[in-house]
Amino acid sequence: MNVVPPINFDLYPIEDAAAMAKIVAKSREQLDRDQYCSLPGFLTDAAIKEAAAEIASLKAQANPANSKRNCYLQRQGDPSLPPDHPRNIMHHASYRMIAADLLPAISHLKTLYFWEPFQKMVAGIVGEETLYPNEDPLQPVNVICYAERDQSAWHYDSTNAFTMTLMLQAAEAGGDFEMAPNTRVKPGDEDIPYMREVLTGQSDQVKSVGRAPGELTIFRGCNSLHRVSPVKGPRDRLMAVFVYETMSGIKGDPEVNMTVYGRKA
Ligand SMILES: O=C(O)CCC(=O)C(=O)O
Ligand SMILES: [Fe+2]
Repeated sequence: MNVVPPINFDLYPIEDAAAMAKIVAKSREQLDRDQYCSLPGFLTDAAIKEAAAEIASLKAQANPANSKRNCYLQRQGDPSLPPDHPRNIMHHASYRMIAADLLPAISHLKTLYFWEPFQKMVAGIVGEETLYPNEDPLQPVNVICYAERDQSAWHYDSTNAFTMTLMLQAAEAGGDFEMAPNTRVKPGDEDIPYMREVLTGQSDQVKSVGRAPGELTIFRGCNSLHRVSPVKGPRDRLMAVFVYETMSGIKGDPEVNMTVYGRKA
């Protein structure tokens, strides 16, 4: 079945090769410069509202996360290091995760995820020849729900070279996606003073990335600290996360699934 996803084709006519090339070049330049790029209004307003309503009905089945952790996602610091070392700076994280297998097979999010022109667009932006769907039952398209006072802790993404999110519903206030570009070169090669400034709220390098519904964001979270600031107000922040792989046949780690989704596939 080849269902066309409800992309806002007026803004993003990616079925046209020349238009696609332009969109890819612009986003790729932004991603290389800022470590993130954003494509506002990527899905139609109607589709975003439908997707948000679908997620709201699945919320009871979401898995809650609630813990203090450092930016390496560890719950324990290192007592041999000073208290203001990044490894010992803990932040609270609380949110709920909806796994991919809870979403209907025919849903706007999955239609988008499996649509080849979209995969090609993303591959072009992140500089990969081909991207493949993740074949884990829980991971490929998941949704993070942040209720009032929920937030994520400052962190690095550990495995993927890039992360892609689509805002389904914004909080009334707060819930900003904040990013400090290039706080490390690679794991083990880190700018500790810069990281400490970010982690203690003293850096002027932190950028707040748009949070309008329908906005697609691609970012390199491996070497740039990022977080979601506390949500204010009663409206949930609903964020879809798409996971692509650079090889076919990739499944998730059952232990990771246990931690993130509260169950194995
Ligand atoms: O919810 C967001 O905007 C970002 C989520 C995030 O940090 C991630 O998926 O790695
Ligand atoms: Fe992240």
